[in-house]
Amino acid sequence: MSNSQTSPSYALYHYPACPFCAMTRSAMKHIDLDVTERNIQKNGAHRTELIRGGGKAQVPCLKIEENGHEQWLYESQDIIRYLKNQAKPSKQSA
Ligand SMILES: N[C@@H](CCC(=O)N[C@@H](CS)C(=O)NCC(=O)O)C(=O)O
Repeated sequence: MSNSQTSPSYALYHYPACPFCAMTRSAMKHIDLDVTERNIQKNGAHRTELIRGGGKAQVPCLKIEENGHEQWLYESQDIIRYLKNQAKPSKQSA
């Protein structure tokens, strides 16, 4: 049986002084997922990607790539909720 599905990859567009970004990065420390951090103030190319892909320069924004499809998710609370839902479930009793 073949399985062509790939795991999603995640990139967080952010900058250090943004409080909503700080909240998101802080929550990410407790979520077992690899998320690449892209500082849009340090790297103009990241800012351009964000505007082109997501449509606006607002941060934080999570880029989700899966099976050739990309999605741009804004709003810190939505990002945190999404990442928590994607993380491997912790061991819980039935
Ligand atoms: N409600 C948003 C607020 C995000 C926000 O206001 N981000 C600011 C930086 S702290 C920003 O990107 N402002 C520029 C813009 O909105 O274009 C969230 O919780 O993520």
